Amino acid sequence: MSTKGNVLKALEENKGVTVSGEELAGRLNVSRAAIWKAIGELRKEGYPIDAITNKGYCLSSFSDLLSAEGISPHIAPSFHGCSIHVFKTVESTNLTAKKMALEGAPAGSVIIAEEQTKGRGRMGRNFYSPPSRGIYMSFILKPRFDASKAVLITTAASVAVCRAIEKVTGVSCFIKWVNDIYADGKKVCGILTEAVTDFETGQIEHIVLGIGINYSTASGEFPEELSEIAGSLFHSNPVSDGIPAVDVAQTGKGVPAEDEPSDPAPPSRNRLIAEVINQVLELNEALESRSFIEEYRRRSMVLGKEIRILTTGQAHESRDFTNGITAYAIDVDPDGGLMVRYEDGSSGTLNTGEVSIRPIG
Ligand code: BT5
Repeated sequence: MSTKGNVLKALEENKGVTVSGEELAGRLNVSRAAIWKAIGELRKEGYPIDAITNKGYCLSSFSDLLSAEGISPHIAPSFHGCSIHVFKTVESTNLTAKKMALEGAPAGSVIIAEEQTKGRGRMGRNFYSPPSRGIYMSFILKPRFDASKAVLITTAASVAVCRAIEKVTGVSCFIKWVNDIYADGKKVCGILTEAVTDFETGQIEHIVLGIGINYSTASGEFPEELSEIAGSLFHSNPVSDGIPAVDVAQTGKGVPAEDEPSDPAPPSRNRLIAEVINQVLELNEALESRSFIEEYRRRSMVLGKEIRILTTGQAHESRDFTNGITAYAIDVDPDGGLMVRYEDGSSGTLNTGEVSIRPIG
């Protein structure tokens, strides 16, 4: 890692705390001038770092730029080996992950971006992915069983993301089968699972699991067509909007001046991303045991309710959903399929990402 990367890592590990230049230089085995140069480069990239005379450097606890150095201190020890790649702008982290998987990136790699210019939803739909306001991340995973059980990966990921959001932000989350996460009645997260197939053998080589979370998009910032549907975990940017301009001259130390917010800094996106990684990788290891299905059922927004089943027009289960069909959601089966009872009394299981459902009432 470069000196700049090492300095950032040390400051992220001590966010909000002053670290002396001498200590940094000693720890990284470089000169104090090299530390000063790295600090200058990081500041140019937008990191709010205070230099406090005779004390050292302090990365504001309100800093919220995404970086592998900011994420890794929060990764659980059992997943320290996962490789984290952070980009400023990509078309879609799922697309980048697929390319990287084909070029040999190992399972367990995570691709993250500040912004997506062509964020993808299911069935060719878009996922709105503005810069700095959201979390856009994709995992490269090894397929553990045949493609017909792929829905189980999405099911496990939905539970993992709910756990991560609740643990880090305290916001309660619910799941709309199969891939949407809701908080306060609005969609705050979408999940897109895709297969990477070997061109020659036709075998599924990798699964790419993409997760998009609206972190701090204000309700008025969503495009008109999403204003009724989409919500975010924090309705105004809790972190970067409130970076306190620490007045070192007045206070003499790395604490906010008197007119600055005295509340503790809210969780950063780096912290939430790390927790999503921890929870997703943990549940991915427990896929076969299906231990999370019970929690999925508890968090379901549709079980016990009337739903409207819609597709893009393809027939499924020898039924034609082109104009939508009303059904009653009974249960989630051990493979993550949604068991339904139709109005004619017959029943069936939905287990394909080609189906969309909408709760009625
Ligand atoms: C999804 O599809 O919700 C899956 C979204 C997956 C996004 C992640 S971000 C990282 C990775 N890279 C990608 O390119 N994608 C993944 P679906 O269930 O088809 O929902 C799409 C629908 O949700 C759209 O048609 C809109 O109605 C709505 N929508 C679009 N953007 C949204 C947003 N930011 N928040 C909430 N709803 C949104």
